[in-house]
Amino acid sequence: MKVSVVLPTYNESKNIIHLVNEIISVLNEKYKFEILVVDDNSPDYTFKITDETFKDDSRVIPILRINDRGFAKSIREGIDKARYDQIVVMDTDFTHNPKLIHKLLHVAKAYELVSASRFAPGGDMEDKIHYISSLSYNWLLRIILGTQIQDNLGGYFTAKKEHLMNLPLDEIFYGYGEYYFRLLHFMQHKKHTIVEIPAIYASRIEGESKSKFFNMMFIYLYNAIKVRLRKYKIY
Ligand SMILES: Nc1nc2c(ncn2[C@@H]2O[C@H](COP(=O)(O)OP(=O)(O)OP(=O)(O)O)[C@@H](O)[C@H]2O)c(=O)[nH]1
Ligand SMILES: [Mg+2]
Repeated sequence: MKVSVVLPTYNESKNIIHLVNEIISVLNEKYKFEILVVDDNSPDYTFKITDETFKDDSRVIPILRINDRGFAKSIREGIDKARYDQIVVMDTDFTHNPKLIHKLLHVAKAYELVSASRFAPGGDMEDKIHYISSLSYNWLLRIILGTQIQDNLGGYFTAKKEHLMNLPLDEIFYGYGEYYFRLLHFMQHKKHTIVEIPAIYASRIEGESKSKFFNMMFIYLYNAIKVRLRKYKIY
């Protein structure tokens, strides 16, 4: 198995070097891999710092995006540019523990999308208030989406590039974290197998959060309703 890790970044200069080094040490012995750092021209020079630090390491590929920026579109660009068959996507603020990559890849031998889930048995979040609000919000999402998946906004997953490229990418990869439930929906629609494995999401220590929880709650709900209506071919 050859692995392409896609890391979307915006103002992550305090995290990215440390994270890339951790991912290298996690993957080093077992896999041939590349790490694509997809940066939306962060004002804190995330791209430049990554580019300079890893200029002699061809496994690390920094990508600078100037036009049509955005979280989900960055992930799509990473997937498009990935050269290897197995894709891993994760956040770059250490919310997603790089040590879990081994388990994700192991389970990926049996399932076509493996999602690191806060709500699978054994999953958790360091920030308990965030955990409870995300859990209750996911209950609502589950009802609207009509899905058995417990964590619809996690965003830490692995899948085969060929399976991802067969999905309607324009209908999935736009906006912010809600791209994730669209991705899960279309994977299921294509009859791909999905499994959630437990993950403990850490709290961001360095850098600032870009998510605006209250705005997102409404945007995500609107998008979840769109997905559900599409299921019934109404939308
Ligand atoms: N390329 C790109 N990456 C982004 C953008 N916005 C956020 N990111 C990255 O996406 C990941 C998630 O962003 P966060 O700011 O941690 O948002 P969040 O995880 O929803 O919020 P917290 O729970 O508060 O951390 C991080 O790796 C960010 O650097 C963007 O517009 N473009
Ligand atoms: Mg985060």
